[in-house]
Formats: sequence, C-alpha cells, structure tokens
Amino acid sequence: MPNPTLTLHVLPPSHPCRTVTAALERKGLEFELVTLTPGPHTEKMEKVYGEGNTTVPGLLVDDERVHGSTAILARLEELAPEPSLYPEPHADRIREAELWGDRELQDLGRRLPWGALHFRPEAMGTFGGGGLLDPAGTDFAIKYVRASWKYHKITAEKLADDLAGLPAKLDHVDALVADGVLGGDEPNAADLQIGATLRVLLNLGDLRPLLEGRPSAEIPRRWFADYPGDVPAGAFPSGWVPAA
Ligand SMILES: N[C@@H](CCC(=O)N[C@@H](CS)C(=O)NCC(=O)O)C(=O)O
Repeated sequence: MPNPTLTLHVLPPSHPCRTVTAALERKGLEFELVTLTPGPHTEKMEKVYGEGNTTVPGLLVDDERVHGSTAILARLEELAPEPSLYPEPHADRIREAELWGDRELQDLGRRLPWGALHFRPEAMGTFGGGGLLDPAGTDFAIKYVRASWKYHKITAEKLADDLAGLPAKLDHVDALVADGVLGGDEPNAADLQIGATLRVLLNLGDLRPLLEGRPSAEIPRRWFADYPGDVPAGAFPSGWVPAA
C-alpha cells in the first residue's frame, strides 16, 4: 500500500494543532500544512470535516476525515505504529492522561491567555510573533479580545475559578511525571497533549512562578521550545493568581 496523503488544517496559535504537528514529526510522516484564517476557518472546517466540526485541528488521510487532536493521534498510531505514542508499560495510563489533558486542561490554554489579554491588550501582537501593539493596534486588540471572551464564554468569575484551580491541575501533572506516565526521554501522546497547553501558560508572566521548578514545566519547554506570546506579569487583578 502506498503511503496516504496527509493534509493538516490548523490555526497558527492553536495548542492542539501544535500537539498534532509534533506527533506527525515524531512519527516522521510527511504532511501538507494548511493554515487557516481565524474567523473564516469555521466555514472551511465544516466544509472539509462535516457539520458541527468547526474547530482545528483536522487531518485528511487521503479522503478520510479525522477531526480533533486525540482522534488524530490515535489514527497516526495506526498509520505508523513506531515510534509509539502510547508505549508500554504505561499505554493505558498515557491514553487516560491524554484524554484528561484534552478535557480538563486544554481549555485553560484558551481561557487564560484571552483572559490575561483583556487586561493587557497591547500584548496580543506577541502571539503572532511581533512586539507590543501601538495604540491603533491596541484599539483593534480590545475589540478582538472582547469578541473572544464572548466566543469562549469567559467571565471574570470563570477566570478567577480557573486560576484558583490551576495548582491542583499542576499537582496532577507532577504526579503523572513521578509515576513515569509523562516526562520520559521521548514524547508520548500525553506529553504532547498536556505539554502544548502548559507551553501556552508559560507565555503568561503571571503564571510562570506557579510552573517554575515543577517537573511539569520541563515537558512544555522540551517539546515546544518555540511558542510565541508573552503577557507581562501583573495582568490579572491582584489576588486572583494563587501563590506559588
Ligand atoms: N479538544 C479539541 C478542541 C479543538 C479547539 O477548540 N481548537 C480551537 C483552537 S485551540 C479552535 O478551533 N478554536 C476556534 C473555534 O472554536 O472556532 C481538540 O483537541 O481538537
């Protein structure tokens, strides 16, 4: 059987897209990268992946549509079993941790950066690889961030809850590292899923002290060295970020 043609649809700043890109690279699979424009991406994704499938990433395996990061990693494992993304002896726990990363942690990689940018909108330019925005750019960012809060259903109350709950989530990741489920010499599916979200959180100066020195901080730095974005510390209102 010839190798199938792989086409990956992404949005540039998306962390689950980075998870999938890293998995394709780990498997040594060649793929075409289609970078979509935020906004029009929903229509394009639905057209390619079917009704209701508006989010990125999506992968076409020839004509087969695979939508969502965890489904894509499972499909890649079938296409190219070695090197495995679910190596023994922890295959089941890696799968479980990957799903936890998708369901319990991944949203924080959207809500916390958009949340912080409300207070520091001029920093939005850094997520595209540029510097701080000028006043005209900041006017644009203020509108964009406001729309993003609405889209992601972010409220100040939700944001404060997310921040209060973050240390417990980081403790869970540290425990997975201690058990050998995460943090090995080669990245598994859970390292890539959880690591991509933690990498986004490292771009928030307010959160770096919470992560520094933890075993969990090694995973994002190792597998996602370059990840644009920097919101200077002091963005979130005082008292919202738990003490390190
Ligand atoms: N859990 C899904 C979530 C995908 C997701 O929400 N992707 C975001 C980018 S990080 C997206 O497409 N956002 C734009 C939108 O919701 O329209 C996955 O891992 O594939």
